[in-house]
Amino acid sequence: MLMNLFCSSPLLAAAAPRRGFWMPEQASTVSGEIDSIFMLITWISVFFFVLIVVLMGYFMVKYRRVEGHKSAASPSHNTPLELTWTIIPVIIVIVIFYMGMTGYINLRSVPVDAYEIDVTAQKWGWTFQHPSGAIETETLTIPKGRPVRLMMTSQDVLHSLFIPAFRVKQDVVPGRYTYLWFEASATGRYDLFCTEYCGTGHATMGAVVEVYEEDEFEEKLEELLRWIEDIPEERLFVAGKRLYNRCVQCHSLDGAPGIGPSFRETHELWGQERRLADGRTVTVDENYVKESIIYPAQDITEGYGNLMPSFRGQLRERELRALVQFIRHLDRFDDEGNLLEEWQ
Ligand code: HEC
Ligand SMILES: [Cu+2]
Repeated sequence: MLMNLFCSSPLLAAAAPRRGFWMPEQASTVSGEIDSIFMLITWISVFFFVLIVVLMGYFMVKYRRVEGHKSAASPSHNTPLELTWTIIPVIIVIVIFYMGMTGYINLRSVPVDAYEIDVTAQKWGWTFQHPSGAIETETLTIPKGRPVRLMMTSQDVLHSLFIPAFRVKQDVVPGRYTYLWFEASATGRYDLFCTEYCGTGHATMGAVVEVYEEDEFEEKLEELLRWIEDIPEERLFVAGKRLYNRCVQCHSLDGAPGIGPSFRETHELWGQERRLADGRTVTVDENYVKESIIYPAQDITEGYGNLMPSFRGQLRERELRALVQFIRHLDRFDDEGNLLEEWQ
């Protein structure tokens, strides 16, 4: 577009998306247009800032008070002048309004054939669920050249999903669904951030958007769906380690209590009694661990708050089993979660 001249050279823009001088790379169908409006408003502001400040300085000097000089009565009205400073700003504001309004309507009207992904935000991570049931957390895999709609909700507090390269951002609110749509225009890897301050882990609440060509995307999706089925039963504890990424912010492996008890402690208590906040005791076993993941509010561990989000519907049976195996066989990992050599 017209104003792209100001942010990137049109000759270079034809190649792979590149980070501009002022802006992140443009990787969605709306990035260019949004940058154009932004740059247009910026340059209009720069123009008037310079004009007003320069004239102000000039008038200050020219019309300063001079000893013995008697000033003429100031004119009360000048029709041509007033028409000029009314009509020009009105035209500018109408142009900006028109560009902003059409852009906004476009951002809010999802194409009917959009690919739908369910997004759940929780302290402090994202869960992306594809229509096929495939779930991912560290990455968001999407096709290039197809509109994608994110249906988003939060399990706890306010979050906000922001993909700078796509120029889209939307709040994610507990108890309600918000949505966002975009169409990636270039393959590659792009940052996804949470941009609503949501507590201790906010700064690390991110993911990587991976954009693939259509056929490669279908392959990736199948891989995502199959990943745990491909792992043999006796190696499920290794798959559990991968899923542990979703628990790491609250459960350590080195014995140090965090927001939740360390899994090292849970592991060491395996087969023994665990005291709960309401005075009951339970045996730490497969059943207790599974229930703790799906109905965390039911058995609150003594000394901790009811702060764990439920993973009901987000983990399949085999994934739950993998997590149980991981905690049960934690002695096969060191304190940093690295698999000990004899188990590799
Ligand atoms: C936002 C923080 C948070 C996240 C994320 C989280 N938990 Fe928890 N978890 C807690 C808290 C707090 C408790 C203690 C209160 C309770 O029992 O609900 C707990 C308790 C547990 C317990 C009982 C442990 C014991 O020793 O009694 C298990 C098992 C557990 N979580 C598993 C998981 C798994 C598996 C994940 C990841 C899939 C996970 N948690 C993610 C906060 C979290
Ligand atoms: Cu957040």
